[in-house]
Amino acid sequence: MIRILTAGESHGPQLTAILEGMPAGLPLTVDDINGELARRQQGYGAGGRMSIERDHVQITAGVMNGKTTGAPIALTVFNRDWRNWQEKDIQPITTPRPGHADLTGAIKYGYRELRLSLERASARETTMRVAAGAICRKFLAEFGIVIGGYVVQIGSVKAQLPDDLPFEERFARSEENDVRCPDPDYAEQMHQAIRQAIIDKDTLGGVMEIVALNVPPGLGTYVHFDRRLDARIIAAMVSIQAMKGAEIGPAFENAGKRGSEVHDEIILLDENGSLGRRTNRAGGIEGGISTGDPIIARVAMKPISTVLKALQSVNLATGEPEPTTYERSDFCALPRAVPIGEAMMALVIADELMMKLGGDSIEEMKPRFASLRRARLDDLPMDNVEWRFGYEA
Ligand code: EPS
Repeated sequence: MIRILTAGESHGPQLTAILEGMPAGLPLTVDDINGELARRQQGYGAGGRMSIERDHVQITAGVMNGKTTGAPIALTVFNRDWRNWQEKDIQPITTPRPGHADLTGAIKYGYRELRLSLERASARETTMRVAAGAICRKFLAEFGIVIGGYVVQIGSVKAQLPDDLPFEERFARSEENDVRCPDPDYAEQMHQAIRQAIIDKDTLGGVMEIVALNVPPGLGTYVHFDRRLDARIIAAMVSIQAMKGAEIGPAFENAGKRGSEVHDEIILLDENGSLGRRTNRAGGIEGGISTGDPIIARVAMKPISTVLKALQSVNLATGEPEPTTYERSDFCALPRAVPIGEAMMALVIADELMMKLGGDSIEEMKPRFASLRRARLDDLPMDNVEWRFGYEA
């Protein structure tokens, strides 16, 4: 129901997005979007490109009098580097870099000049995901849903965060340093790890956590594989360039434990019969459906594929073995990836909320949302406590 299309090459004149399905009546200004674009540009380990670009959005459709109209929203960001490239002597790249889409793209589309694939495969495209995601965030905020994220690992430095550190505090603290880690001591170690990788002419990946708070229970479903909320969130996360794995909650850690240590016991939260869970080791989703607890996606990024050290490859123009040549790139893009993960989470949750509530305007949706509350025993009808399969005579 809510979806985006993006277009644009990394060094082309502009990037474009169309956001489809946003209801009418959402107040929206370019500042709502530019703040998120700026966050995506900040983080230690970025290459030279981020000091060239100043990403600012133009809204060219779907917003009138400062509010969404219900029509598709069109967004544009200009690439400042485009000008520089007009004057540059651009050499062909015909030696594919391991780990990039260079060789797979060349084989799939029939290119020997690898810029034809790498220009679109580049993570520059995420600018428009963040722009469209910023609108989804604003939409979710109307319903009290908050999305945030932070870095928990860079290279071999793993932050141990106290379990009781509230999520809002994690989000806020992660904006206070240049690696987006909520703990300043680990942040310093992560910064040093990136510094050393730059000195060593190498790159680093890591793990981020992307969290959605105040999501009502009942989004997603188990009835079809592609409607499971966990499946949708994981697909959205690994669709981000260089993200190679995602889990809901500590899934891989849980895999090594016993069931009794993993599952979240169900409790009555109050005298009204509100149902809840003692813990949230499931990461906010059971049976493909949101539980009402924070939804936690943990996402693994591989080290950036462009490394200053030459790697062995084959020149597609000459057919000869040849080491790769260096193209300017990031050294560690994970701190900058947090707002991208948040944008993807916002897009999925906004889409699910639209499916759940329906409606053409925010005004129409608000009363419907108010009826979604944490399930109480009284909300569940008693007439199906005894049942039979409907096809039994
Ligand atoms: C990228 C390479 C670098 C990154 C780029 C992604 O760009 P350039 O080739 O111009 O040096 O900085 O990311 C962005 C431009 C961005 O806006 O995030 C790549 O190869 O994917």
